[in-house]
Amino acid sequence: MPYEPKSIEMKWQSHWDQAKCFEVENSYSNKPKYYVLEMFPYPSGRLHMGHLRNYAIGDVIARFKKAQGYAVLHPMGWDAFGLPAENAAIERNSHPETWTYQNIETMREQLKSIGLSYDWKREIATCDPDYYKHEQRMFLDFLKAGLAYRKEAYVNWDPVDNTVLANEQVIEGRGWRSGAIVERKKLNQWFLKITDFSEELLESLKTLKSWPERVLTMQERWIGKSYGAHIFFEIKGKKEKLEVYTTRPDTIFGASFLAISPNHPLALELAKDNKEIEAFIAECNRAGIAEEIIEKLEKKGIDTGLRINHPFIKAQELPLYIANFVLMEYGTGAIFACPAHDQRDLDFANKYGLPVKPVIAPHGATDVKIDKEAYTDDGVLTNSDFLNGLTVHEAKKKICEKLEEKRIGEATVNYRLRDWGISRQRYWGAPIPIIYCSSCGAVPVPEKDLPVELPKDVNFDKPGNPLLRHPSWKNVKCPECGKDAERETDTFDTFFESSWYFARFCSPNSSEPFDKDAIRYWMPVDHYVGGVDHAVLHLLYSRFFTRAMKKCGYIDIEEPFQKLLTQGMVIKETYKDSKGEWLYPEEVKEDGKGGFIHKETGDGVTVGRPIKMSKSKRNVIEPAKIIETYGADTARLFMLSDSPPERDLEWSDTGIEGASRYLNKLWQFVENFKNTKAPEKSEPDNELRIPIHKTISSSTEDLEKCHMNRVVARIRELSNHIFSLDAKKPEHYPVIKEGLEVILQLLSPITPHIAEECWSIMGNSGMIIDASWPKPDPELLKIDKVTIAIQVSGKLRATVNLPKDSNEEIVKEYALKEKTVANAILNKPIRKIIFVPNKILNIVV
Ligand code: ANZ
Ligand code: ZN
Repeated sequence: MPYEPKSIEMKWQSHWDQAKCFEVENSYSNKPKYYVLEMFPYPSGRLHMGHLRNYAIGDVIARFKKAQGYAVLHPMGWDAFGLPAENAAIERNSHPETWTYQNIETMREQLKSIGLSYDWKREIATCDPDYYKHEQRMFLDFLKAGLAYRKEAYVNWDPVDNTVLANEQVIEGRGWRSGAIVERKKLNQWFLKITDFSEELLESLKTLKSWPERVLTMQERWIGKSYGAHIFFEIKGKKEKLEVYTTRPDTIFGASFLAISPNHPLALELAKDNKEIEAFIAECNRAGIAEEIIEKLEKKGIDTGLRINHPFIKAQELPLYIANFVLMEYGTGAIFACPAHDQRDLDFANKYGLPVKPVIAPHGATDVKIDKEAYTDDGVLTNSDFLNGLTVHEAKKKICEKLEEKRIGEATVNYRLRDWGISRQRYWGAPIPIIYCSSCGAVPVPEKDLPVELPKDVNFDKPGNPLLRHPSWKNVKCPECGKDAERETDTFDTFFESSWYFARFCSPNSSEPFDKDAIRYWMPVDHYVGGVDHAVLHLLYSRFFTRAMKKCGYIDIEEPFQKLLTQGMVIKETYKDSKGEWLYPEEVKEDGKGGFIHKETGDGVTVGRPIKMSKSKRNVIEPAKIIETYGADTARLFMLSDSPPERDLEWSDTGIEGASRYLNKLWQFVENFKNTKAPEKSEPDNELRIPIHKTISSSTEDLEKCHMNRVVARIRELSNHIFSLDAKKPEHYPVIKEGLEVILQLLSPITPHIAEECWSIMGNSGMIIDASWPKPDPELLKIDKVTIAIQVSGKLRATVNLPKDSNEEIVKEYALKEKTVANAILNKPIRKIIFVPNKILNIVV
């Protein structure tokens, strides 16, 4: 019988299904729990290699833990709200809901064909009112707890699509869809107070011992704690002071000018009777607010004419500018600039001919010359009166003391983290449950009226949010006074849904957001697997959300994810034709000389280095096609073989073929073995059993550490050993049987279908999914052999293979039997023996 993955895979998927192998209860009295979760997908309708890798990794963990005796929760769902559904609806003149649910259908089938161990009973889609009604309620609780508020804020505005754009949707200053130049607009928006937790979110990173260092650093940077000072500067001829935030108060003697943001209240005041300033502000507002945009802008400013007194240098006046690189959203929206030690300030000073006065000299130097590059390193203060000779660190302390003494400033801590703006001017999202009344203001929708469901009768024939022009949905009575009122037409940012879905999986059908017992049993997620592109936003929002839910009594924990694995990307080389157009892999073939040519035209093809698979670069391989050709097990095996999960995996045709060849060989060997008659009297050769037990031991360790690629290598090594034995020999037969069964068990988390089939071919009753993880025989591990280096006076002369932990006497005995050793010693007396167990025996003569 040849290996036919398709039928085997369908057969076992349906067996697992019928036996409800992956359905779990919400409490087990006698089992430890393990919650494995992969980041749920957006239902784009198309499963890509990144998904396949993500879910294959998660599935190995889940199946391994199950075999180890844990009650494993391994759920799957859909992050189903979001812009692509709306865009698709506009393009096809259909409804986002139809598009989304059709995609879910397709993708569910694709996922099922991979044989993933999900408890499908717990499936959720975030666009289901039964899901989002709970988050509407949570939002209202957050509001009561002071964790949500509304304020006017600047947003990136696309004037063509009439919509707010997220920073990522602004590309080179233009809307990513319309291509229109992005404007800055002030809008009323809802915010969540993530900044209430800045310190806690930062501090607790220390407790996340099983998170990748890289992610911890990214979160730390994002929260961006900095120590600095607030300084109040006197404005000549004005009563009010200008409050500045700085991280470098030590450079105050090098101050050359001050600058405020174009959106600073003082700038707006000045604009009232100054046309030039008004025009400059308008120009600044034409660019968006994304930090990336601001950073790339040419530094520009306008002198306000106002003058500032230097707080420590008598009679020194500094000009006050309005500058495009000062953000209103950071610090106080006002800075003092020290061009010698800040690049942006220097660019600005050079442009407007402002003084550059160095005040920090490198350690050991007395002076520093500044031309086009600011000196931003550590050093010693100069030109700075009472700060001279101090290090930067000391000077910071001293100047803050002085500021406090003079009551013109104070040392402060600042965070880069901003509150989370959650309003989106979109249809396909969860409605924000608020009603606006001209007398009562923003009124929460009463709990009994939840969910606020999206109306279905909408059309997308005009740009902008259709909720805004919906005739009946929008108009309601005020829940408080009964007068005519209007609903909030903004919907939640879709990160809102993904910030708590992991907790909902514990009790997906509960009428409350959570069943407390289920939460207590399953949370936190023990192992979370997903892309590093979520290292900041999703993971930080979820950590915040969990704390907010705790504050409102929904949950008792603070950190949602115990252990995190961020998998690398699937990458592939790219192809371009002579005109520079991208080509699909199907369009090219090898030219036999190590290069590639176009299949049809025969033209030369330029091969680019491997990069993330993406449709636009055409370097994609569809998982569905691979599964169709080779079967899911081969696809899974390849996804796990070549690289550790955290690293990028380079797609290679030879790699997938190699995986397929191995499974075929295994299949053939099992088939042959089944047809071999067992020898009558058979006694296993224990020496031959050692590699089996060594492999169990090392593979188990590697799986605990998620080194799946090593596990695959070990299994293949053991397979070579077993395949080399002869089933007709009585001392081999039982070793082969044992070895094959171990191979199948070790393979079962990775290639579960073929493992089940072979397991049953070998005559085992019951499924391999229900078998417990193999344990190595300690006796066999003991007679495990090691290679010991034998030195004579420090020089390597021989190596000997001896049972592990052999003592000095035994090793010496074997060492002296070696000719090379005996020759090196000759007749010289042995002066000393240095012995490192299992490693070295050094005979000093
Ligand atoms: C004076 C100074 C001198 C500064 C110097 C830096 C170097 P981080 O480290 O990112 O927190 N700044 C403050 N508020 C700003 C705003 N709203 N928009 C743009 N820039 C702003 O950056 C803090 C530094 O960025 C602050 O320290 C301030 O410039 C500037 F040699 O003050 B500094
Ligand atoms: Zn009212």
